[in-house]
Amino acid sequence: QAVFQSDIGTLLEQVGTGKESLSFMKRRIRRLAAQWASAARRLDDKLHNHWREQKRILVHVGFLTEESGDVFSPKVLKGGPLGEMVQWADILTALHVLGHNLKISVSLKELHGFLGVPPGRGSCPLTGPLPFDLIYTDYHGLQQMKQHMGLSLRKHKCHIRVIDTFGTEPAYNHEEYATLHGYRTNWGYWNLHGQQYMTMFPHTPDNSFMGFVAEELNETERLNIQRNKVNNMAVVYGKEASMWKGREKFLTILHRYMEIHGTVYYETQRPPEVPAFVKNHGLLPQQELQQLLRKAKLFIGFGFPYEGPAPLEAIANGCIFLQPKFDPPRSSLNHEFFRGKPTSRKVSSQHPYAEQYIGRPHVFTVDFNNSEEFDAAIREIMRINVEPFLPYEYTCEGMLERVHAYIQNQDFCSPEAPFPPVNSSGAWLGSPPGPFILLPNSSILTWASNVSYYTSWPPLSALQLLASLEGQSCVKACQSAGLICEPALYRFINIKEAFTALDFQCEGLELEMNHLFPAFSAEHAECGLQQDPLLFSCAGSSAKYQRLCPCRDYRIGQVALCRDCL
Ligand code: U2F
Repeated sequence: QAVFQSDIGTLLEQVGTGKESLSFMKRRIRRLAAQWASAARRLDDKLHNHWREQKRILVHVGFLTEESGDVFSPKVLKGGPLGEMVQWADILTALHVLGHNLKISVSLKELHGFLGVPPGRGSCPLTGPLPFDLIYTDYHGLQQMKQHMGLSLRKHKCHIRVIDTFGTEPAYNHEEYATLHGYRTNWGYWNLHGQQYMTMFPHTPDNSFMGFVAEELNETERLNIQRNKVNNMAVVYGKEASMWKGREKFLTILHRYMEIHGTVYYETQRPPEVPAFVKNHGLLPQQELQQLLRKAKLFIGFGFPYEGPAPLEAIANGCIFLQPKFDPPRSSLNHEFFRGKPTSRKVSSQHPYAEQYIGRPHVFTVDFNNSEEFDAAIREIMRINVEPFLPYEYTCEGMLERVHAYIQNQDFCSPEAPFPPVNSSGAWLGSPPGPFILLPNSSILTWASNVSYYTSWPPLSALQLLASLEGQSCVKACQSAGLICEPALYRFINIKEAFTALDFQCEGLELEMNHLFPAFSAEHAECGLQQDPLLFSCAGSSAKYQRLCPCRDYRIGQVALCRDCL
């Protein structure tokens, strides 16, 4: 049984020393320890102390290993990316606080030791059973495990979870499909289950949303923030000088109204990209940045970095986040930064999560090329008052709840009961046989969800079948019905009865590897079923098809979980 633990002493010892990245993570773990502990108490109460299996978990942080080049650690104090370290620190803390049996590796030597592969055996496969129930790693770590576990990786891969900042879509993950249809990238085509990839924001329901946390405020802090806010104080998002390049025009407009602060790393002199009227504090420790944000009214992004943690921290500290809209949206198809990433997700602004899940009054997303719109936004921001806001899914309790639910319920190892429950000659398997009816827009597959034959998670009772419009993805189709697409439920709608339920008349029925299937093509009245479950994908659209979509409900503030998912 896993028991919540609030003492972080052993965790800190395990994280190790010798790298700036590890020190950054340890400082963060220490600073947030009390917040995690009280969240753990609340979640424990909420779960009514119900039994949780203790898992043996290996965390192998590939990008911090010397063998992967570790380009991040030397830049920790120099304005380099910290988002990944924020996330790994929080993942480690969540797993530790949930009471699992944790081992942490940041080198190949440690990885070998934990996996029981003798040193110097090169790519000798791990022969015995895997000594872990779960392995959290990243793309670098996956590659290292492939090299050093050889063939046995295939055998054990259902235990792996890949922390993947921007996400991986099924079409890119499927080796054969990616190769045949132009979806191959350097990151690989690992044939994992889409939900084994875990992202930093709920970018796509095809992956699991892992996330991280931001600091929470108590009542006194909230009051103090309201009292001490400086209405004309802005902080610029961008700790590296290059992020300020070419932004003089906006800075000048902003400066007409506000005093501008920055936290840009510099060695000896003010970087030339940062105008003299900006008060630059230099790169601040996280805690001091929080203090600055507590005073500021506005946190302003100029387009880079994409999808980082800082805007959530700013909003949590009562700032309004002003950011540029990207029109056309950026993606791996049209933009250098995303090129080669295994997703074609369209990024509609610097921070689509802030735009779509939070929005006004906390987030203003405007066209920065339109000076009037930009100017008007600043004036409006100065007129309004906002309260600090943090979505539940980014609180410690929210992250613990979600990670707990994944650990206890996601299972990519056990074989699934066949669906529909008939054999190849149409005879019913299992008992009791009975009619099964598919109802569009309402819940369910009546038969299947009334018997406990299917132990799916999310539960089958959450399923709502919808058809997308032509040219619309299932991500969008479910969204416009106030629901979310749930790839784990695709297998229940990949049947010809689903077309009938939606009033599609199939002249022909084909079974094909196509990441848009199941789908209906009006032109030929053709119904297409998905041949390979690995290609079930919420993302993807084509003007030719109306897709069949398995949607589900979700908890307000915790989009990863359906109402009955806990
Ligand atoms: C994102 O990486 P970044 O590290 O650039 O993301 P940010 O949002 O800038 O912030 C990361 C953390 O840096 C901290 C701040 C955030 O938690 O508290 N920080 C700080 O400690 N001191 C300062 O003066 C300023 C900020 C994203 F997370 C990555 O996944 C992407 O690779 C990257 C590129 O898009 O952007």
